[in-house]
Amino acid sequence: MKTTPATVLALVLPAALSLLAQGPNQAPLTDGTVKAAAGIPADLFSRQMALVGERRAAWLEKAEQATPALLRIPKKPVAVITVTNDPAAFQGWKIGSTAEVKSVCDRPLKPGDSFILDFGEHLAGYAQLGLRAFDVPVDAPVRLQLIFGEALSEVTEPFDPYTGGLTRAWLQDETVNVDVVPQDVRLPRRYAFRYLKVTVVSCSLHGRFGFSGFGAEAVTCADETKLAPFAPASAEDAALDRVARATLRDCMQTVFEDGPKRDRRLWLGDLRLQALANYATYRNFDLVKRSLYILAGTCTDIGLVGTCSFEKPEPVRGGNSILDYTALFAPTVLEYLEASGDRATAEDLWPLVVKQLDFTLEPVNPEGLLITPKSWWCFIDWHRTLDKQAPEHAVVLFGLKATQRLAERLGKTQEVAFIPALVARMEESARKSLWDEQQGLFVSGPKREVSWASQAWMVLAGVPSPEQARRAMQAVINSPSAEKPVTPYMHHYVVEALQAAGLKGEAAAHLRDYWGEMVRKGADTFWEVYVSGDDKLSPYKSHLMNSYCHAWSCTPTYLLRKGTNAQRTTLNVQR
Ligand code: RAM
Repeated sequence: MKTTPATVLALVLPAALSLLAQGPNQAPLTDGTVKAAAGIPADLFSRQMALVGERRAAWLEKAEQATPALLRIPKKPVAVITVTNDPAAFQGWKIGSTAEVKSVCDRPLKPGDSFILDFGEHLAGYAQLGLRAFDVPVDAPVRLQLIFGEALSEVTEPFDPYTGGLTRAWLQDETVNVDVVPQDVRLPRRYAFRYLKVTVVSCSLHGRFGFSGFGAEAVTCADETKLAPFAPASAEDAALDRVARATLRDCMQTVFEDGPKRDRRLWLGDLRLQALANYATYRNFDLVKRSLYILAGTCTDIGLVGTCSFEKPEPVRGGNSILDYTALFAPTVLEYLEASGDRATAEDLWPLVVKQLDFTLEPVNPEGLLITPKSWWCFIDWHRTLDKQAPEHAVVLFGLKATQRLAERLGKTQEVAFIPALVARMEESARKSLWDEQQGLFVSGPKREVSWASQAWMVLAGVPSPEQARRAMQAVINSPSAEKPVTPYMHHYVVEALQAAGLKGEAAAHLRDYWGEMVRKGADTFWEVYVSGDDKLSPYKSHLMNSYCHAWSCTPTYLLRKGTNAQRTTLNVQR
């Protein structure tokens, strides 16, 4: 038969009409995972995917429209410093002597001259150098080496030979040649720094130059005038709040960056915590909206939301896919709705939220137990050996519950009517396979590993009874052999789990012990990774590569404002 448009229509139309008459396909999936066992309608995810496909381009336009204006704040260095070795100081370095900035201005310089400027606080922004002439003409270019550092180690230890795991280009050093002097030079690249080391590499000895001054322009979309009021209970809490807000502020650019030094990109797991801290402080809802729309608009062709996305030159999804971050998309959308009241955005993103269940439930077996998948990056924490089964199970369940809550808020519970039974199945499975009644703790994987991460996420996912939650959290923080968190990201969830378990005193104590120790070690902004006693720990084989102003570390401002100010109890919190 010859195929004409009329014959195609004749073949396709009856099928399409009968589909319309039947409505959506209510037959359950048959894929051998919990999705089939839970009776999820076979076409649920394809229907959501069709909506995602229709909306994706508009999501990126909405992201563009929500781009916040950056505030530009002039800054000046406050001192010229020397750095001295002190084994008791963070990473072995502390500020030695200080001198006035004018001590390095208005004098001729020669090759080899070097000094370190201290801006007195961490900032993300642009540096300016004023060069002046002492002879006319300055008869050769001036070559400067500049090193920007968030931590003293960066302006003190050599970057080379570089042995780290990530690209050397993240380290903030530059060689700058200035052909015409006098001149005010504004460096085109944005840096994250408190310290700037200036070394004169080469210059004329006849046409001499010097500096007339230094400055910087800090950029952020965090508006201090919008700051929600807060009365800290103590000077210690005020310091935690200040450092946490500085961390959040410098990561608040035209997306929520994970770190203004590195990776300068939008990560879903970091975004959730930044958004929570932002709701309690600067309340820039447009930035959350834009970040959500970028992650949504850059989803893959099969509807997997961005684990991390690049903003420029135009939004594009990064190559990583983290299962637990994917599960956190629903809570992030839900919390945005609850904080902002922006129902239109939550409704717009709803199909993508539902579609994520297609991915997060894939590694869950018909009994409702997550079997750690090999094909995914299960992150949870930067811990080298942590068994991920139990915490990952709990995060997937947490995401499922958030989807249900979102459905309730949006009046869409009929679309996901399978969730309550599925939640019960996953809870039951966790109690059966991952709870050790004798120890009163959750265990993970074939070695039945006990970790803070497993207890915390299970508590947050609501698996244990209140009494079990309290006992498990108390037991794990006092267990010397339990696997401990490595990053402030995981420590955040520990504090929240302690709160959720009713252990408000322990939560407050842990917050003040863990983040407080960073403050006591001189942190201006909170660090990407911190383990007490191991200042140089790095996921990237170089502490110089670590980010010292890191998004996921900013939550003390949220936790304190949320109210962890309960009295410290007699329980000893181990770190
Ligand atoms: C780090 C990033 C980011 C985090 C991922 C998993 O490299 O800086 O903060 O979300 O890892």
